[in-house]
Amino acid sequence: MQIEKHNIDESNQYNFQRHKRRFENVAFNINNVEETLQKLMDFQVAIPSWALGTGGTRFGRFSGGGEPRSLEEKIEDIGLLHKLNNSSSAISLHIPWDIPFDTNNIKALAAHNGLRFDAMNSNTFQDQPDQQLSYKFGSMQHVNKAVRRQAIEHNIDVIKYGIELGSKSLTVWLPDGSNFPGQLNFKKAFQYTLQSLQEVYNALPDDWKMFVEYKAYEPNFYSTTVGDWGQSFLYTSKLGPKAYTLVDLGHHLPNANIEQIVSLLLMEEKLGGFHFNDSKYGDDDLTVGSINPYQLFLIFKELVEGMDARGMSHSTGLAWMIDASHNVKDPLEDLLQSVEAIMIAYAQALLVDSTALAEVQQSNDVVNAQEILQQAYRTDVRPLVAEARLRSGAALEPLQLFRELQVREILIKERGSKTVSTGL
Ligand code: LRH
Ligand code: MN
Repeated sequence: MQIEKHNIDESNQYNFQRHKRRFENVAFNINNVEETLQKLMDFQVAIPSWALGTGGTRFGRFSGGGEPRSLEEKIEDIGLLHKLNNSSSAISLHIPWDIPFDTNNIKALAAHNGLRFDAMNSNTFQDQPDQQLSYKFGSMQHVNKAVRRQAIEHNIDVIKYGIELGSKSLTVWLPDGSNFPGQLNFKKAFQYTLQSLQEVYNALPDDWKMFVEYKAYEPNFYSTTVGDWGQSFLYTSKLGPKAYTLVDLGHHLPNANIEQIVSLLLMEEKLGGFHFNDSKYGDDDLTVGSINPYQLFLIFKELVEGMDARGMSHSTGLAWMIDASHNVKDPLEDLLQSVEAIMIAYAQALLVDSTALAEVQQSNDVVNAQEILQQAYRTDVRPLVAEARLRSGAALEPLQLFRELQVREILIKERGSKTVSTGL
């Protein structure tokens, strides 16, 4: 299924007058609107290869049909998203769910769809059919050296796939931990994990990064060996300058102040990137900005302030990735909404008058501090984000066009209603 330029042009023609009025209305109050638009056009989000099908829970999975049956079809689906919003120009692969068997063909297909390969993801949270040793009691923390070796070798294999594809980073999320008090020696688990990560780190090419992703709980429900930002920071500080902490928004205990975590990791030059999603309770992997859009805005406010303080490029300084699972929404519609929510939070953060904020912070004018933040948060920046899409040749209304073109119906005709894609 291809979306052609004329499809986008016709849709934009239909929406242009209404957009023009709304854009001029918001642009009128923004002094550096051209600079802001350029930043929005440059900002690209990586789409996870494991979130293009219907997700599920242990209680059930309700397939929507037309799901990609191969890595090639996943790349086509992400290419389709990128055509619609021109903000999704990267794919993040998960191995072995998406092994690029024919690397040259996969690279050519990705390039044809305007896509590059972002972070590679290893998987030591499932036992593969041909696997020698089980990860039941962990992988890099395991008391059995041979199991740790197996996990190290797998991660090194993942790096090799990434090198062939032009990726420049590896995300390591370890499910390791324990379910009961007494089950695990925390210090040994930490030391085995650090030794194992160090061997993977030593296998990284010079221009690569390693992202150590933390998570409070699940699949273990008593302790997790990379359980919070402090533990991840400990590992990445001991590993070396190519190791960074990856923040998955759903991996925190309730009410954690994620924007404060982000500001400190950025200050310490140990923030590597994000897995964007949203949640109300646990690792719910819901649509970005669907539950707590104010938190997402506050996180981007810290990111813009912190990156500007260090002269970092907003578009390439950190890894911007989505990590979601779609139990009831169409996967592609869900991802379009997630990218839109990220762009909106970023645009709102760019509108924060940081000079005025610094002044009222200096005078402890708490009331005005909130006024300054919410002035930006309550600005309807959607016409700005839409204008950035228009100028980069994408659709003013991606979701509307996705539905008008009956993309899902066509994919179901092409692929069938019962296809299941690899992933969560
Ligand atoms: C773990 C996680 C990790 C991925 C997996 C698909 O919860 O966030 O990033 O490997 O989801
Ligand atoms: Mn994640």
